[in-house]
Amino acid sequence: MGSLAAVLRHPDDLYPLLKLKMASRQAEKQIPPEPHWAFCYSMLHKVSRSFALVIQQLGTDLRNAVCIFYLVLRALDTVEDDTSIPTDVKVPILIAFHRHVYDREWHFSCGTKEYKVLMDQFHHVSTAFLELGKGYQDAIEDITKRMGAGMAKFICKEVESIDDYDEYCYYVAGLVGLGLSKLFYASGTEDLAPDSLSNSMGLFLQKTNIIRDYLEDINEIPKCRMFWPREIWSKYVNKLEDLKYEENSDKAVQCLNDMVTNALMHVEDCLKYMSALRDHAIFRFCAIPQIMAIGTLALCYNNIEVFRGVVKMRRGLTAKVIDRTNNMTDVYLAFYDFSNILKPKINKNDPNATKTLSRVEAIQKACMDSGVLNKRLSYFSSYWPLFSLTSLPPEQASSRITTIFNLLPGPSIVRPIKCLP
Ligand code: D61
Ligand code: MG
Repeated sequence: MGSLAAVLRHPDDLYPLLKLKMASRQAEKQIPPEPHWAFCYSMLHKVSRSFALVIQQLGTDLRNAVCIFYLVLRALDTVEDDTSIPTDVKVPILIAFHRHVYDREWHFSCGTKEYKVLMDQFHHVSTAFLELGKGYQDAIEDITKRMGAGMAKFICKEVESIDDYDEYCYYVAGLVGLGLSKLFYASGTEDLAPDSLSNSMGLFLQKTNIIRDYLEDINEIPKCRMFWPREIWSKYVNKLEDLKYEENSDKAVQCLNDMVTNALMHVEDCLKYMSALRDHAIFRFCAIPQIMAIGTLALCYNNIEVFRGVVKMRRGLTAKVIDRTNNMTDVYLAFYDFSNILKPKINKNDPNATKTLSRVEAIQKACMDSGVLNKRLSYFSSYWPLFSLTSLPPEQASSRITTIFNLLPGPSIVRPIKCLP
């Protein structure tokens, strides 16, 4: 949908979208004068618009460390993701990558578009890395070393069991969580979070990406990449790629729902992690991607479009999340409301219906038990016009009910959202 049409359909997206546009212009203006830092920040904006915005809001020291942490791991991931590099070339680079960051002369050309620029001019990243404090450097080196070794292990090994899936996600995202927690601690503003919670923060984001990117990964040229674990998909089809064929639509959606249910397991840990944060900028940096993830899962659940094209949250809704996420109340409300979007999509004939429902209810209970939810109507309500009031089935009876139209992109979805008593 064109952006003008999108705004006409969702006029209340306009204000957060404009605010986001201004914030992003402002961020571009603040690019530092030194050429290596200028390169790093402009690269950050090019490779990750969403992370760039939240990183930009951190205090200077931590911001520089997180920016370099991101670019080093993005470069490592560019090597991992380039399916045209032969295994015997790729594996040693992944394993030695943590040493290359200390070497201003080192570079390896791979990837495409902005990723290729990052790889070709990696000396700017190593120059900036060498200016970071020793505590930050050590944390980045340690995570890069462990991630590179983990990626190398999985170049030669498929994701078979659910344990393999968790292990792979630990290497590529859980370790980012561990590293970030260390950087937050080193910055002096936060306690050191338990590793298991930091890991869950990464697993929840990575699993959401893996679910959403099914088609892109399976169609990867010259070689497809497969991250969905055999232990899950083999219950539905003989080959992972069979999920994309129309004749397997029912099985594909059941398998997708199984994957979403698996990802939802991490939510309670993520809520616990976020509730312990103290610094406002760090809190937003952590919470915004998590809310985007639960929103994406709500959108993907029971949605055959995952096997047909790209399923993404509307840009306007992303802008709203960035605008409206400031404290734990916002987070609980967002998780509660997005679970409420997923809940009515559960079909009782789905093989995992009971499991999914109990996951969703456990998440909603965790949000409710926080005790902050009855103070506000809904995450969306502060900027969603109240289109109409409707009644809900008795089991969902509530004193205030909002009907939210077209919350999600694509064909109109009209669902009653139970708001909080
Ligand atoms: C708090 C805030 C942000 C967090 C967090 C806790 C815990 C973990 C993460 C961010 C990492 C989440 C990764 C999810 C996105 N997945 C990818 O980008 C995949 O690559 C994984 C390896 C490189 C990780 C690079 C990274 C990502 C986010 C960061 C960061 C480093 C450093 C600081 C802050 C955020 C994925 O990439 C392809 C794609 O999705 O386009 C892949 O290859 O699987
Ligand atoms: Mg990768």
